[in-house]
Amino acid sequence: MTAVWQTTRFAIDLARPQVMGIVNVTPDSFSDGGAHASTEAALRHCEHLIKEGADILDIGGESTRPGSPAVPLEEELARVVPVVREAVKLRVPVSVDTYKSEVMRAVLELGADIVNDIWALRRPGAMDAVSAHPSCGICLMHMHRDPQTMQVAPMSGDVVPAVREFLEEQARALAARGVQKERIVLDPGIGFGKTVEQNFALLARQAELLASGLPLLAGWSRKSSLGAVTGIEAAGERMVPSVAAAVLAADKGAAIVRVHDVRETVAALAVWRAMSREQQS
Ligand code: 8Y4
Repeated sequence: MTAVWQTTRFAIDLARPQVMGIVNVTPDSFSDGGAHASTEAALRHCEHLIKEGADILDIGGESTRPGSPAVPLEEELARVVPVVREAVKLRVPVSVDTYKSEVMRAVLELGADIVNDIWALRRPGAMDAVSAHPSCGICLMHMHRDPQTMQVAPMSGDVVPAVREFLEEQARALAARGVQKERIVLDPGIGFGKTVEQNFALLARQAELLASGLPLLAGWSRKSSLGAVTGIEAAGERMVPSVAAAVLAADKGAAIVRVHDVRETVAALAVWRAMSREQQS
């Protein structure tokens, strides 16, 4: 099996798990350096993550933590566009975390490789924006409700088939618009409107999601379910459980892991791969 993720400029080889490094572009409320300072800080972080071994950069201008406020279009464009314009020169695939069709069109125009959408293209114009592009990669993520209310009333019942059916439906809608399957990756949306137990069911039973035939992306990094089972309350102190979750997701067949701690995840996955190579099928 030689799966690839077809993106704007790169056919990403999924033979080994790929590490997507998270780059948040948010204005620094402590220093008053303005927009230029946050652009420079984000670009330095991009270069740092590449040195640490990131295979893909995921650039986002809106913090998507539960309950965080939405960012207006003009503000998101002002944050993300200057960073993407430079990041596409860094020789790794550039993903942009957005659900706004205007941001998608702007970054695709600049040569971005992947649209990573927590709304799985359900917001106005998003399906059209990616379908109009000849080759961009797309990550479709499952989210229950919306970022403001998802944790107020999490999903009920067995989430695994519900998540699978939703993601397959969105992938079918893209295929109906002529988007090649090789451009699409699915993501269960860890933490987006699920209980701790439901998130771990989505890990334990990743095989049921993989049965869709599309590659899977898993984003466990620093999330609150890892806090719940470890007792580590500060998100910034959850590196070790995050690395453990990334390795478990890879072992259960995830093709891409989205992480903050790239260096540590790359090292842990090297150990997993040394084992995996010797595995008798
Ligand atoms: C601490 C730090 C606590 C970050 C929570 C968080 C995913 C994603 C996010 C994901 C894909 C987050 C944009 C939430 N999560 N995109 N985005 N998959 N594809 N929370 O799981 O990192 S933001």
